[in-house]
Amino acid sequence: MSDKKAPEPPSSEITPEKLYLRRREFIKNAGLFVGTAGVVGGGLYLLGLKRTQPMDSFVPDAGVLPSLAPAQGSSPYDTDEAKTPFADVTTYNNFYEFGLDKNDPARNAHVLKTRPWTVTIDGEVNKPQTVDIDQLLKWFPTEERVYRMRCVEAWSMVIPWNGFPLGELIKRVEPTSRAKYVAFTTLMDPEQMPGQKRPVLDWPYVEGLRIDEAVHPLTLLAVGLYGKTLPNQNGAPLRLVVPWKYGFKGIKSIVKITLTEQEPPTTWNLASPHEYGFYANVNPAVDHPRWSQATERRVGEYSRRPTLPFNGYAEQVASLYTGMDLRENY
Ligand SMILES: Nc1nc2c(c(=O)[nH]1)N[C@H]1C(S)=C(S)[C@@H](COP(=O)(O)O)O[C@H]1N2
Ligand SMILES: [Mo]
Repeated sequence: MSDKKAPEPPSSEITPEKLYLRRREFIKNAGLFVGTAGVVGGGLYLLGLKRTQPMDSFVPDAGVLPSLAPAQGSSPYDTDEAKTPFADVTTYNNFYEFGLDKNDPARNAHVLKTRPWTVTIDGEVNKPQTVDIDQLLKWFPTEERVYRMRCVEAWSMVIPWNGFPLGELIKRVEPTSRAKYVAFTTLMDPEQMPGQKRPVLDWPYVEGLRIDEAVHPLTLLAVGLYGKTLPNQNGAPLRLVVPWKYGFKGIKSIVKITLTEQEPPTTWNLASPHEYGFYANVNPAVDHPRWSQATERRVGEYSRRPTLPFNGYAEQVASLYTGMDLRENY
């Protein structure tokens, strides 16, 4: 998948542990993948099922997934580009808690129990609390947002999400004047998320936004897609969607949201700081060390298309970064 040959960091900088922390392409290039394939993603039982059953059989049955209340009106932010088919959105995933292959999450994430589920909101807020996911859904009506999604691996999709603006939740808990950032945490439960039994990443997965990014109206907490409850492989029951940033900012299966004064640590930045920054704004002018970000492949299409600054949302968000060097703050 990489367009460029990997420029190797000096060997003095690379420890064996660090080799684990690279994206799958790198793990494979380094010849380590064969050794880890059987264990990452939970064990041999996966391998038994894996290669015999056709992927079609892992597409969630849209007739069985609970429907969400119809979205209210259409969003001014919707793209009218062709939506990526439901089958692709739900079988081509990154969710390393369930394995490294794109279709591992669809095969394996059904074991995650998404009810009961609570989300704790704490830190620099006047009203810290732990809320049941169904209570959250009563507080905030869901909207449909048809957004582009661009992974740092240079593929993209168009996904009709159902969710509510993160800003609504932040308002409700009343941030203090010290709240400058928002930190997010995925569930930590190696029994349900077998990928967490291996040191592929520093578990649990964590992410963060600056508070002005978090309350921007484009920033969504998604609870569904295509009008249906979010399939587990897409981050049920609650995941972040920040359409102008690379997909890895869209943390899945969130259990905690903490408002902080300091910039919080983020998983891919911890794993490989010179490759993945805190900001991770989609930027065709700043290449990833191992592949160009100038173009992308829309899943389901053959030819590549140019990547747009801020993933095509510059008009809405470029002003958040006025005066910032986006090459430094990648
Ligand atoms: N907890 C968790 N969240 C995650 C990931 C992950 O491995 N674990 N992968 C990220 C990456 S790299 C991408 S591109 C998107 C993929 O979202 P999708 O599978 O719904 O398309 O989820 C992001 N959120
Ligand atoms: Mo990604």
